[in-house]
Amino acid sequence: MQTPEASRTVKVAVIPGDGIGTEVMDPTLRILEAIGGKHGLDFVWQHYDWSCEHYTRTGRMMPEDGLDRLAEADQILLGAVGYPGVPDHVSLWGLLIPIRRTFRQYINLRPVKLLRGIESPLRLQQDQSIDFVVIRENNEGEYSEVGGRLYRDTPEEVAVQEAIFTRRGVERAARYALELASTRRRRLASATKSNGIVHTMPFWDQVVHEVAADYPDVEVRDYHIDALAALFVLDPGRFDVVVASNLFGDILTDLGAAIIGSIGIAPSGNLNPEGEHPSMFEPVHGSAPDIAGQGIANPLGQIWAASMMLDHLGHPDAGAEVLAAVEATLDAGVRTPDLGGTATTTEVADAVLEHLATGAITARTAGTGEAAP
Ligand code: GGG
Repeated sequence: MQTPEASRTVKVAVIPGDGIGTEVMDPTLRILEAIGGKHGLDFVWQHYDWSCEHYTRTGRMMPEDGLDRLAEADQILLGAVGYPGVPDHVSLWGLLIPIRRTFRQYINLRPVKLLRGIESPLRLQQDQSIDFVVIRENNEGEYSEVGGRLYRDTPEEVAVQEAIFTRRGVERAARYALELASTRRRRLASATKSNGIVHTMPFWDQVVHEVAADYPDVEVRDYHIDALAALFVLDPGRFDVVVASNLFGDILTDLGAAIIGSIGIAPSGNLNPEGEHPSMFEPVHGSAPDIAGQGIANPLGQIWAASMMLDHLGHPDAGAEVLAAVEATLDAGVRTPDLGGTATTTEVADAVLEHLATGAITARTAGTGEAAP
């Protein structure tokens, strides 16, 4: 976390990207401007149209000097990446992954918290809640460029993909997760598959437990990823902090988003914990071409990600105020269709803004987004 003194004027690189990313970004910037006004933060937006559309025009997801330009920003807000017509590996490796790696955003922090006003699709007991955090290792693991394809388009074709796990990479993810657990309920679940993945996963387990020796107050337990996924559904209340490799963390957090109501609300922070480089905040969801252009995308994942950016900037009061406004909006029944409502993206964002301005939301007909008569 950076010091509040250092961040009165905050330069934010804004990359809406593709599909619904372009629809949820503008409302989020309005909300950041409103909260910035209340907390003495002056945002300077640096807008970049880097996207699949940019790729089809120029052959690149971002210009050659794109990363140099981003380096000038304090933080980055990203919408979504990917669109039909551009292969997914092209869009991801042309934009999102180089940003995560160049800026050493080695922690991907993904809260899985059931917000007030949302019902989980799970049948939770009265006293059960869902409130845990997944720490996804964000720079290595299964997301690797090492490998290749031989004898393309022949019956002998071979594809090889190497997973890369370094001691440094696993140690720093484990330490971040253990530090976090020690400020929470002191329980760490580590995602593994050491029965089937014979080299990297026993190594992961070993390093996690070596680091855990420095945190005797944190109870650490390994779970095979398949059992862990089942327990997210059957007993989510048992989890406090979960640490996982890049791919496992990615898959788990879509499931995490589902159990808190919708992938549309889940946020994500790609953190460079040392603050030597910008961090990047994005919703967990992708560009959702199936609903793009209809004005019904849920903006709350992007808004919650913006609240995480405020926390990271050293303004947790501002971050908490935005999240409280999000919860109040949901509690007032103002919801997009993914949450069973009929409100539009703008109506949801307007309700968040209204709460920030007045501390309340005008009574609305539940789920319609319209003011009650
Ligand atoms: N919100 C950014 C986005 O579009 N994410 C979709 C995605 O597939 N991301 C892959 C990843 O997080 O590794």
